[in-house]
Amino acid sequence: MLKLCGFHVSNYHNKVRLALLEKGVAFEEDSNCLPSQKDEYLARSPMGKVPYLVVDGVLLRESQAICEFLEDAYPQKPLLPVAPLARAQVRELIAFMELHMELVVRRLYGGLFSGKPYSDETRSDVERDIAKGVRSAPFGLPTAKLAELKRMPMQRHEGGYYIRMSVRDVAGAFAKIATRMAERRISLESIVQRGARGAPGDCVDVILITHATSEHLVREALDLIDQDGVIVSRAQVIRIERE
Ligand SMILES: N[C@@H](CCC(=O)N[C@@H](CS)C(=O)NCC(=O)O)C(=O)O
Repeated sequence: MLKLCGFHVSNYHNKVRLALLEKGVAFEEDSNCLPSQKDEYLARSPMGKVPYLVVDGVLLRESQAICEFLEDAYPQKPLLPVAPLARAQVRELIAFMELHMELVVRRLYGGLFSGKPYSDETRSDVERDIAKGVRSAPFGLPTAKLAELKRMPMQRHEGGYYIRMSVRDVAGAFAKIATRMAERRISLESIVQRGARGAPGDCVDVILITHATSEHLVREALDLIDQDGVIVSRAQVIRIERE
């Protein structure tokens, strides 16, 4: 079982906690774990920070590295979109928020939490730096000018897919199918052959269940599998609604 260590006021702790909750991954939590520069704590977190995640006895630090590990290890409910550019845009937004918002206003946290006054210089530095994000919004446009999103075409829908295909029963057919799926970044939950094996070259039904992906990627992979001469007739594709 994963164990998340940190405390609930920490944005970084909550970032990982939200990812775990959103993805529905079971985890234990020590929410009384505070940053420290003591040797005993530095052995667990080299910079003395929170959070860290314990994965089968291995300690993982840095919230972004932890979230990316969760995304890779638990792909069933992805938090990133599929398309490379859209994935990069999410990561871009995370970097904007962490580097240019959170780290800027953090200079005031001491004053806010401990009552220790901060100087006028700190205050005006923070105002100047946070204003950068207001003058030129992270999306490149002020929020008021953002266009309403158009409804996505069905082919862009992200979810799991059930795919049934009639396959020539020859050695290496499964490998070809799995390779073409992987080339389109489609992760397979299962691949099974229905019915008994006949003579080599006979047709058998093969059923694939994919993890979340989009229909256009499924269609592209199937076109390639078709060109490989592995499938006999057009595959049936059914989108799976989960939750
Ligand atoms: N880059 C780290 C930042 C973590 C961080 O700064 N955590 C704060 C608590 S919100 C902390 O431990 N501060 C104590 C310190 O910097 O010594 C991450 O993403 O996990």
